[in-house]
Amino acid sequence: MRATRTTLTLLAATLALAGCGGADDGGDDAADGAAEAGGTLSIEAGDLYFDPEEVSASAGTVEFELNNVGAVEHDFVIEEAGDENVVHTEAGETATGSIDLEAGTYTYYCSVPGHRSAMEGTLTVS
Ligand SMILES: [Cu+2]
Repeated sequence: MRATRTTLTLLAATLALAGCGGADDGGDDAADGAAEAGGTLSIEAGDLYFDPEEVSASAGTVEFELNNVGAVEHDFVIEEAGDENVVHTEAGETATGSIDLEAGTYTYYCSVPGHRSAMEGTLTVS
């Protein structure tokens, strides 16, 4: 009995750890990654990931809300918009920023040194 209980405890701990990764919490990216015209796109930034990594929006002014759930600063930069830094957040902070975008495919990333390799995503504007 004792051995069984230990196994179950370990299993529960493993599941708890897996549950707080944040970067891969379901296949709902298409649903929560799209902004209607005039809407706000919410993106979670952690250490080190963006969730979701694929978002879409309508052309025009697009507002981004960056929800930094990490322990260090993160920002949201759009490469094809002249590497404009749209939103910058300190650890634990949520901030918004907006930018005018034409239809196209854009790459967004975090410009904090060392973060980009893990923090990059694709924005489709139509
Ligand atoms: Cu970052």
